[in-house]
Amino acid sequence: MLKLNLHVWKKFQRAIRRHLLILCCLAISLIVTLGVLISSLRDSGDSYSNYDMIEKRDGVFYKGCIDTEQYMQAPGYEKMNASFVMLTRNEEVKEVLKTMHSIETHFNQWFQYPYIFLNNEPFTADFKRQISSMTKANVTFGTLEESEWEFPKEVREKFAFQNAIQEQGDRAILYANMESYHKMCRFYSGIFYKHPLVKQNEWYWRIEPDVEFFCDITYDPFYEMAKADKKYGFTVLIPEIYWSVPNLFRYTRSFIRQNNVTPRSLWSLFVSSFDILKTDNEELSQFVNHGWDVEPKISQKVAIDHMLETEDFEDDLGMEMLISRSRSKPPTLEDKFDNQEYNLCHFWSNFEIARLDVFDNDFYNSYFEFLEKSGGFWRERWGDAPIHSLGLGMMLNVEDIHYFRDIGYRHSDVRHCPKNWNGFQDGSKVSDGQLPYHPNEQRFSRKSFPWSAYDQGTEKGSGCRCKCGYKREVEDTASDCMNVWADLIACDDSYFESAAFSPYIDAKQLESNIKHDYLSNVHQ
Ligand SMILES: Nc1nc2c(ncn2[C@@H]2O[C@H](COP(=O)(O)OP(=O)(O)O)[C@@H](O)[C@H]2O)c(=O)[nH]1
Ligand SMILES: *[C@@H]1O[C@H](CO)[C@@H](O)[C@H](O)[C@H]1NC(C)=O
Ligand SMILES: *[C@@H]1O[C@H](CO)[C@@H](O)[C@H](O)[C@H]1NC(C)=O
Ligand SMILES: [Mg+2]
Repeated sequence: MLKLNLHVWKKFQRAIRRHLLILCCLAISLIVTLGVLISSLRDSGDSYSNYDMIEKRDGVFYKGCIDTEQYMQAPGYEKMNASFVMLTRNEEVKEVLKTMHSIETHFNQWFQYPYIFLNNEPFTADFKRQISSMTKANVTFGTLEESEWEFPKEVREKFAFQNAIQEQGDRAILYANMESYHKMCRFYSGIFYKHPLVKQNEWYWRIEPDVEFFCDITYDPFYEMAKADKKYGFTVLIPEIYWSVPNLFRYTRSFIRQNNVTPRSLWSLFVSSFDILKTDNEELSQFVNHGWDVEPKISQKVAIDHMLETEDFEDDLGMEMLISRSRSKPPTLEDKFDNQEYNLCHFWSNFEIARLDVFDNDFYNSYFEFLEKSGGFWRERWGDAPIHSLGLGMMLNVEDIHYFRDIGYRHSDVRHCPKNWNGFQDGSKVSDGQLPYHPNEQRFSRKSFPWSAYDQGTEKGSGCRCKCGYKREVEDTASDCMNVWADLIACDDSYFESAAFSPYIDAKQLESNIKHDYLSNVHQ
């Protein structure tokens, strides 16, 4: 038995040796195939992250890297009245240090913008020591007053208050069972920009514990925003979880009605209108909500009208239409208020670079007060992100917003990471694209090639020294929201006078065209 086995084994070994080359080739091609598969997962087809956007109303300030030293010495450049702002807790110190290390090495080692840390409890001496040692920039620590953090006393004492929060927890709405999370959302929605430390600035950059930046930011985003007359900047645009904000839009619409607000053009990033048909026919406007409802509904009307006019009750089509109309009832769209619906898209507000006065103004403050009275910060789990977005949508135009497409950013497992720019435009080299990294301090030095190699550059890229890794890109996973943004920065001005705000299909005109076709068919 053993002998036989040995014999077989020897034979097997010989065979392997003989086919070693083939086996090697097989193994290599397997590895290559896997590599291609993985990278094609990342670059899958028509995804946004592979394309330029038509930058008519907004575009990246610089593609690739620029020489920061030169930039800061150029005439006209001035450091802005700005700081980082972070609300956080003592026990998050590790995560805060991670964030700071990332922002320092990718940006702030060159620009030295100060930090403001806020907490509902006093920061410990240890927290302050660790944080201050992370940066050469100024750091201040603030403790929130009770009125800045807690819900008003009369709210807290309601039975309904605790009950509402518990009930949202039972329904497993993300974080909604935590009173502190509701307070945090309320604080960021309408209070942070009034804090005395924050108010000392004209601009702020919001950061959070445990976020990560993937690319170097070699220019000053505050300065560039000011120069381009931008008011609010974002990196991630995604849809909100419906059950955290079921009544937010309803209240927002009543605010609009009560105050006679005319939303500006940014409104159309967040809201779709069902009021698409120009008509005084009540029945038609009730039944038509979408573009695809228009033709069938008007064709039905034409067929019925024709039958009634000709009194031809043998007209099968007319009769069929009459019966189906009498059986139908207007469609209910639960989330349609004043003929509009919130599409749930919002700028993800754990990253924001903005002017403080986009929120610190009478209009936005009265919006916040209105929402506060409705109780939605505890009856529901309204996040500051959709509230900021709807507020901005009422106040600003699309061109007031900047998409920091070149800033690679991760929070939780959502990430945006741009491709590096290789310096090519329309097939020819116009710039270096990438430049070598020059740390300001020893502690920011990076390991050398190949362990720290930056991503390969492409012509469509915009990043500077990005290292992205192979994870899903949020431009592609939240492409419904990205579609709207890409359309809005590219479209003609006339779009804002039509689709987004007022009925744009002329029912009379369309009816006469359909009737013309119908009659020529009938009389054939
Ligand atoms: N001081 C303090 N900060 C909080 C509290 N809850 C949340 N935060 C901070 O608020 C920000 C958002 O909270 P986080 O838990 O990260 O929410 P997420 O980003 O939506 O998952 C983070 O900077 C937290 O450190 C709290 O109870 N006290
Ligand atoms: C830090 O703060 C002090 C006191 O407010 C100020 O005089 C100084 O210029 C600040 N330093 C930087 C680098 O901003
Ligand atoms: C920065 O801006 C704030 C708010 O506009 C203002 O009160 C403050 O005086 C400014 N500080 C400087 C140094 O310009
Ligand atoms: Mg967070």
